Amino acid sequence: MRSLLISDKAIETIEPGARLLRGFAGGEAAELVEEVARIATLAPFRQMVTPGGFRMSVAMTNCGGLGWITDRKGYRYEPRDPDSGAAWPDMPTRFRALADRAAEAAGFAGFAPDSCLINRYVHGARMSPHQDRDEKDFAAPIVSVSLGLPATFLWGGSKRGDRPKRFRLESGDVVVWGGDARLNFHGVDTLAQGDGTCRYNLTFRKAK
Ligand code: MD6
Ligand code: FE
Repeated sequence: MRSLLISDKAIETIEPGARLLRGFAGGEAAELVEEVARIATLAPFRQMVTPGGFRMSVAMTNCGGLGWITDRKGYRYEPRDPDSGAAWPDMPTRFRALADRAAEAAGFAGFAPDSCLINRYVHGARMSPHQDRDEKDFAAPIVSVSLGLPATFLWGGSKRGDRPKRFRLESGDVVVWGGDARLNFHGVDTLAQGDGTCRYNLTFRKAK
């Protein structure tokens, strides 16, 4: 793995188009978690159902102009929270600024996310390998921020069957990917018990 130093932080290249910025958000993790709590008072976390009828172990909410949802009808982005009928909470300025800085540091200047999916993992929750392909435009990268308990990230290839590499993601770590890696399979291994109650993941996307 190659490493270079930008403003005191190591940027690791997982593969072309995919970068891991360890500790990039570490200095503001507490403030980010406070914003998550505030968003959750407006749009509570909920465990959604997949089109196949399975309830996800990860609880989700969103902020920004569009939110990612799943139900029996499919995966999609919606401008409103289906549980309340209200628009998703605004994307906090701090979120947007962090996503822009991280994208730029990883080589994707000009990222303009219109959606932030917020995942909450408690002990035992996991996300099976998937591709992120519900966005209109795969030219934009995805910026993913880990907060709270550590997790093992599974980084696969372009085919579902490719054996994934495993990365430990700690609070404050940011993963950015796009370009040739934009449609790689990825997931999160079952969250272990730890020193805290949960892991949050903020995933910024350009959905429209
Ligand atoms: C997670 N992340 O880290 C799940 N998708 O909780 C994702 O599914 C993901 O981290 C696309 C890009 C970055 C991600
Ligand atoms: Fe994903």
